[in-house]
Amino acid sequence: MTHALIVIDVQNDFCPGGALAVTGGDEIVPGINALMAEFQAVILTQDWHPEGHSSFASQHDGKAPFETTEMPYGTQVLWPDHCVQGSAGAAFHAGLDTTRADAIIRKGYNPAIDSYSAFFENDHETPTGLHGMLQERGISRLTMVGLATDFCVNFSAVDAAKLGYDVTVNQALCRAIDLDGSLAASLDGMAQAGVTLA
Ligand code: VGL
Ligand code: ZN
Repeated sequence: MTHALIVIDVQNDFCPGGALAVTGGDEIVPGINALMAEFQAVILTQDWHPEGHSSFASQHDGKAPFETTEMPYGTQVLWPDHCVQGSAGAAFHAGLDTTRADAIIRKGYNPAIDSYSAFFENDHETPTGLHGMLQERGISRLTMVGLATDFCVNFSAVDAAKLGYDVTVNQALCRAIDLDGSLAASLDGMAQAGVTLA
């Protein structure tokens, strides 16, 4: 059974000093690099927003980062501008061993819809194409690591479990944003979806 490592959003903007820094985001890089050798496939995801993306608080009058707004697809947290296509913040952390990656899935490029999950945009309908690629390659087991535990790792892991993959999240190699209890809620949600939390 082919087992893939999915490395979620290990990008400068999610590391200390970045626009949407996750505490300790950079600490997981050496451990992720070391883990890559144990997998038959390594896939990286990259948050990749056009300038003025609708998930940015700067695009919503009177809204501050980390407040929410209602979008046609549901409630959306509004973020500081981050991971703008081609910017230094959108680049992978310089220490991440990207040479080992078979594929890089970019997401969040649709101006009107955010995309936390590596599989579907936040409308839970528009696919990124990752599922088709994994199926064609006969990959049925996934281990996920990266940033942030409670957003992109969580949404990716739950979608993968719903799609029928055997999914493990390696918590030691993830770090969380943790907004209003979002970390605890995400751990509950992942466990309920059948994700193994290692
Ligand atoms: C993420 C918020 C906004 C993540 C991406 O990678 O978890 N979080 N965009
Ligand atoms: Zn984003």
